[in-house]
Amino acid sequence: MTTSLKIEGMSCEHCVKHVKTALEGIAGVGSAQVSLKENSALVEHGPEVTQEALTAAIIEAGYEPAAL
Ligand SMILES: [Cu+2]
Repeated sequence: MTTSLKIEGMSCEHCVKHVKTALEGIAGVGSAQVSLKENSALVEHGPEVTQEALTAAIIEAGYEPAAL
């Protein structure tokens, strides 16, 4: 499955890496592509991963998920 998310608060490639690491640290997530330019992430994951888990990881990393 893939889920796309909007993320507020990223300002540089370091933020991108931070968010990517946070998302890929969730059990069941295969990979996360994070775009600074688009302020978004495209996450590939198994069916056990909820959108809530993804947004929680973004918040925990210090950024703000926004509704698409
Ligand atoms: Cu940054």
